Amino acid sequence: MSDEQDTVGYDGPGGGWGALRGITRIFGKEAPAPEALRTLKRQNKPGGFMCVSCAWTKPADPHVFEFCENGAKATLWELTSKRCTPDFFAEHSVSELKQWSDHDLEQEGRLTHPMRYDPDSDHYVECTWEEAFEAIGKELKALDPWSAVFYASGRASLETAYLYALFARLYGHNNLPDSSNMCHETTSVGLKQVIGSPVGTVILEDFEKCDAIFFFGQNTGTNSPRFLHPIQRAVKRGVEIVTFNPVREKALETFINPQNPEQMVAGDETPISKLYLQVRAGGDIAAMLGLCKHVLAVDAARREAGEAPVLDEDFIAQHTSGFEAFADTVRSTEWEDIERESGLRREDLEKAGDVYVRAERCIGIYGMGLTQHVHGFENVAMLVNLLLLKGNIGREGAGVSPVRGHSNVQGQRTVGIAEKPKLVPLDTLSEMYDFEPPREEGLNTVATCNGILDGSVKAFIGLGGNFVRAIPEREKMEAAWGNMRLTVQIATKLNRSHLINGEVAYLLPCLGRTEEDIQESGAQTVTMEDSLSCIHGSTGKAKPASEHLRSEIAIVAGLAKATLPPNPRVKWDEWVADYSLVRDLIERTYPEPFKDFNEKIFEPGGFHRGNNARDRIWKTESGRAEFTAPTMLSATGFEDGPERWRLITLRSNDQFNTTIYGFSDRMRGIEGTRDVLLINPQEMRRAGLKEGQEVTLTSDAGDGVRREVGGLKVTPFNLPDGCVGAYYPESNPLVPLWYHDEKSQTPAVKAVPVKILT
Ligand SMILES: Nc1nc2c(c(=O)[nH]1)N[C@H]1C(S)=C(S)[C@@H](COP(=O)(O)OP(=O)(O)OC[C@H]3O[C@@H](n4cnc5c(=O)[nH]c(N)nc54)[C@H](O)[C@@H]3O)O[C@H]1N2
Ligand SMILES: Nc1nc2c(c(=O)[nH]1)N[C@H]1C(S)=C(S)[C@@H](COP(=O)(O)OP(=O)(O)OC[C@H]3O[C@@H](n4cnc5c(=O)[nH]c(N)nc54)[C@H](O)[C@@H]3O)O[C@H]1N2
Ligand SMILES: [Mo]
Repeated sequence: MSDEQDTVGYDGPGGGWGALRGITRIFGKEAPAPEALRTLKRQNKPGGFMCVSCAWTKPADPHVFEFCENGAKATLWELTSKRCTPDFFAEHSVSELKQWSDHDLEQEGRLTHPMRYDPDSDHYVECTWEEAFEAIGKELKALDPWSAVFYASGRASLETAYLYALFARLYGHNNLPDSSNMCHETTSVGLKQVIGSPVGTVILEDFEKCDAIFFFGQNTGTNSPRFLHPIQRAVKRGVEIVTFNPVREKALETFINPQNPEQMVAGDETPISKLYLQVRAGGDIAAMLGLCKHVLAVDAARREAGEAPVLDEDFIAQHTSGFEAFADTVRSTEWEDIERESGLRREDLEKAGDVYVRAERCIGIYGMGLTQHVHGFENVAMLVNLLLLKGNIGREGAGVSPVRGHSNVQGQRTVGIAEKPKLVPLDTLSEMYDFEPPREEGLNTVATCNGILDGSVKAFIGLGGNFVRAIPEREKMEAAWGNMRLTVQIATKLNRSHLINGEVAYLLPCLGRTEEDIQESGAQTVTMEDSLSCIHGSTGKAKPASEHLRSEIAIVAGLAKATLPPNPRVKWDEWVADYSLVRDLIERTYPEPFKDFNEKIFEPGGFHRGNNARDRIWKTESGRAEFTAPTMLSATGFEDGPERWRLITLRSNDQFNTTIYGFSDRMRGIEGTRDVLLINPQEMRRAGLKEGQEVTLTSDAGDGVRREVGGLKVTPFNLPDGCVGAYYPESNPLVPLWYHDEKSQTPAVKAVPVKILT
């Protein structure tokens, strides 16, 4: 372990004054329109709009300001008064803009006009919407539908997502990758297999009833800060929290609620984690196996002493399969191996195991620290194993809770954005719209990248996001990107993906969620589903950034109309005129979760769409919740080697994915730059490195491909031995495209094999 003295680190708590300073800084720099504060007050309130940042749930009884530092930043980022106009594009060629940083590109503000790429001048030039739709429709009509990909980042509403997926299927493909392919696909595949539900089972009230919370690789303070409120309340109630994370994330150690004036004045910190275990990146299977081993040992000892068992025997007997095989594996795994692979000591794992044994009701939380590994599936399955031992799924105050990323990423899947046809009621769609939907499996994110590399993908439509920046293997991908015939990006702000063009390329600017969306029938509301499966209406009120913007729904409909032959059942114009009609279609397609959809959209706290596993109905192959005996202890896809490091790609507190707000990773004490290599001081010395020295990281994936990121400043930081850290997306060129979770193909960006070159 590192010695903490040499370690940089912000010593204040998560939240607190720092959070407010973070917001004010953005205010200063982003020059928001005067109505920004008014807009912030409506954030995450019933009848207001739903935050464009993370997917954390929106409570029924919101705070006066129900937003966090990063939610406010995201809102202000969208409400900026800066504009990226046709004049800007006339001034700067695309080749020139490619040299700009992600931060500088988005700093230009909101896109205002539809733009067409002009290859002769290498500039984007203004065009009309009609021109754009017609040209794109003509291109799509000329292509084999299976050579086109419709990507979605997780921000678009349920209504947009439903129509976008319908457009893809009417056109003739299931190539619907989305950002969850890089994120919680491991969850969608893993939880589905082991408990029969692709999403978490916990609802907000469970946090008021649990006795313990186990956190695995989810950085609450930065990525879902409003979740700190229920956690803080839980801690005050005596709930014991145990955290597994290679990085000591400040807000999981202590937290000051920036919405509580007394705490702010007194500097009163709530200690969050009772135990904070700095597991090695990729070491969670071993760590959780250690917890289970201890639980089984205590259970055996208690039985021998004639005391009540620890395991929930009735639950295991009635509701699960595979317990014996799992227990055998756990018993036969040596502590020595568990300690080596997890990087943790047996005593500490036993202490954590005791918390689990003591707790009558336990919740397991996780994020990218479990999902983004080669054996991410086994990570997720191991957490479920742990919970099943004591019947901690399917009852109040207990359950498994993956914390999702984009604000509607879970919902997009719910309404049909899926490359896997078996997840979509194709027969219903066929009947509703009188067509034969494509039945073959489509392309996910990794398959899309391969298709672009081998030339089989010829058109890419991006509904939001920054695909080229977010994916692995950036150099190779950027080089191949331009070989496509057509690229279309629907976006609010300029980013790098807009500058890597196909032969024919369009940039279509859309309304943001905070903005007023007026259609023929009047002001429109859209809906989204949060991380806890609650669905909320969201009504934008701010004045649109430009009179030329169109809503995402109108853009999708415009593209579809220009591409598809007329179909009397498919009424794009009517649907654009009144989004409640699209909600009716969603209800007809998915009658159970969306019953009385239009009546329920403003229910305080949203309406829960139901979850079978929560009711102990297991839609798995065996009809039971499944124990999974792990076949490996490390979640990485490689052997340890002498000069080989596990690179963790990190998000800072000053970014939303590829959107870089600024250069202050406040809670980790890293300021002014993102070009850093984090390493613990002992390991730094052992590797012969000096603080501040510039180094290059190279891929050590053993496939002979040269991948490099240079100019990184060695920065001492409290990390476990053998691990180094660098920021995403800057470090993405180091990730091989084939390096992903085996089952779900989620890129394994939390333990990338690298070497350090000096
Ligand atoms: N402000 C802000 N909010 C966001 C985002 C953002 O970029 N900025 N992104 C959104 C999106 S799309 C997503 S998916 C979520 C992501 O939110 P998170 O799931 O929190 O994802 P990360 O920040 O990538 O990593 C989570 C944590 O995993 C830890 N970790 C790394 N490797 C391991 C490991 O092997 N084991 C364990 N136990 N822990 C590990 C890291 O130290 C980090 O603390 O947040 C969403 N919210
Ligand atoms: N190395 C590494 N790589 C990763 C990750 C990691 O942890 N490490 N995380 C992965 C994860 S979890 C994810 S989700 C992906 C993120 O991948 P994406 O979702 O593709 O990327 P974002 O950065 O969220 O997209 C930002 C862009 O979205 C556009 N945008 C913003 N708001 C709107 C809107 O309302 N409508 C529309 N149409 N466009 C809008 C803006 O133009 C902005 O530039 O990256 C993945 N890549
Ligand atoms: Mo994500």
